[in-house]
Amino acid sequence: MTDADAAVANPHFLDPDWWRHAVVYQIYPRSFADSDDNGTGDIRGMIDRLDHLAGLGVDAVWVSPWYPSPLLDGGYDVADYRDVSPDFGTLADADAFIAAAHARGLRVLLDLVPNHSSWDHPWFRAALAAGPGSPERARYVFRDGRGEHGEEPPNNWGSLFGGPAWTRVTEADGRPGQWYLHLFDISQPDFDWTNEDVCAEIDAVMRFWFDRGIDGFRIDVADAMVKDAALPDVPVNPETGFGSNEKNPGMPQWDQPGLADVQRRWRAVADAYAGTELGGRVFVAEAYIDPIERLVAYVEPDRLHTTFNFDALISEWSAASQRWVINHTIPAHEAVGAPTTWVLGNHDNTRVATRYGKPVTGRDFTAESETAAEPIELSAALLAMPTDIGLGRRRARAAALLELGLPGGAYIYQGEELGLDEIEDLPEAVLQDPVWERSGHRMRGRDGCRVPLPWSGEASPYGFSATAEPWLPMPAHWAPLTVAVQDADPASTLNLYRRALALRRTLPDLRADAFAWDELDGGDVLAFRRGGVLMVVNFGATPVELPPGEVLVASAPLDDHRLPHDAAVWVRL
Ligand code: TEU
Repeated sequence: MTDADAAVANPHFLDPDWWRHAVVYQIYPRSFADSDDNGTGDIRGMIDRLDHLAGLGVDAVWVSPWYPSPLLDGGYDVADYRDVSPDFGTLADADAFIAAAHARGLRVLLDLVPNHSSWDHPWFRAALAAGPGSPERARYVFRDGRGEHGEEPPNNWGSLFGGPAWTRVTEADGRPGQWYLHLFDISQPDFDWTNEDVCAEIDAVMRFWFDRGIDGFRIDVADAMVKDAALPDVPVNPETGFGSNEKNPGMPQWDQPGLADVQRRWRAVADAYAGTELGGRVFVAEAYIDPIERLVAYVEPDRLHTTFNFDALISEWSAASQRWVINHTIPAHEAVGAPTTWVLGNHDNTRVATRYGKPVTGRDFTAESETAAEPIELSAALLAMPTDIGLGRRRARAAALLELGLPGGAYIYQGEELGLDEIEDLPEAVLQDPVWERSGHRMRGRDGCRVPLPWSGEASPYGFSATAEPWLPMPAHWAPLTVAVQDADPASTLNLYRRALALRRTLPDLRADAFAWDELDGGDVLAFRRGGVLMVVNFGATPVELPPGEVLVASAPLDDHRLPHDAAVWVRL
């Protein structure tokens, strides 16, 4: 990369505060583009398709894990933090991807999974071999069981994917032995974050990738890692019979005070790069913590830089609930000096076009005393409801203008720019998410939002692979949604995203932090100003008369300067 190339592609590339306004595109490598025609996406495929992202106008990409992994949780089970899975390519390919992204003015965030490794990680194998009381075991959370012969788990915690959060190992002498903790899949043993080996290793892993030129990390389950040292029992979830995974204050699995020290340590590692060409490196925290006032502690000045705002994702499609989320999000972030972020989807949640086509579209944040539904549970509940996909897509387009019209950063999950829907009827035989087995087939899991992207052509594999059967089947009804089809249609969702992103990049008002509710705001109409630009979203049935001004972009055709239902518009006053 030369600075000149990157600056031509994106004038804000070398702005040290790029992350405060960045639109970040999430690549799920398995499902983005397959260059070697084996049905699985790879890094060469990502490089081949980078021009799609540069043309879209995003500022950065976040790459879901590409490390060696048995893929028992889609790569969030890491066997080696310093390499790339042969399924996806080589370290040389990773370097080439980083350089190619930078040359197009795109920053690169990588996914880091510090709460747990894969059971294939050499440290976990060493821990099993070394036996109780060893320094190797001390890197994970091994405990003796309860009961006379240690036959009961050390506590009642449940895995987020179903079943108990503990698994008993067989010791070298063949006898049943200690138990290890795994908040997620049985193949994902939790590290012990009070162990200095663990802390030092993750610091070193970060430097390994920073030195290769990545611009930051998305921190997986950033609210886990540190556990209450007493590992106390928690209230039982009657649905599962295991300990609850609710995240109320005081729960011993989540959001423990010790996290602050871990985050400060990481911040120092990232800040040490401030004098380099790419500048200091940055973090985005993945933490489903409620309410937002509690979450923003993670982005205090000496901790992480940004955090996903999942309230926006979880909220129902209504003016009142969305207004509530905005009214809580902005001041909470201002109080700590961090930028807000806006999120409509990711690889764990039902795709937005499908969600917004359901009779229930999410949580009503104006209703008192509800705790946020776990994404996996929410997806399972939504699945039972019918979808009006036409309405869902229309709302998803409006939601895109809302998300991109708000101050701060925003995230686009691959395929959102195409208006893709959740594939809810994948055959059971192809389901891969561990949630399906671990929940005893109670929950189908998250495969429906992970189906590969349709690039071109009339039928599967739609240019994702040349000829191979994709790792998850691609539906016949995606033929009109390919990148090639939408590229040629000025009214497509793809071109709506391109237009909004181009405006965001060029209009100074949209890069400033200014935000004020407009007098038009109220009832079913959300209306706010970003400097001289008015943003209006109509959640109601009655068309909204717009004030005079130039229409910059609209999610649906206007009727004589009136904004129809489930639509959004940006107007220069
Ligand atoms: O997800 C974390 C995760 O915890 C949510 O999906 C979870 O259901 C929520 O926190 C409940 O409150 C991350 C990854 O995004 C996901 O794909 C992995 O499976 C998971 O971590 C384990 O690494």
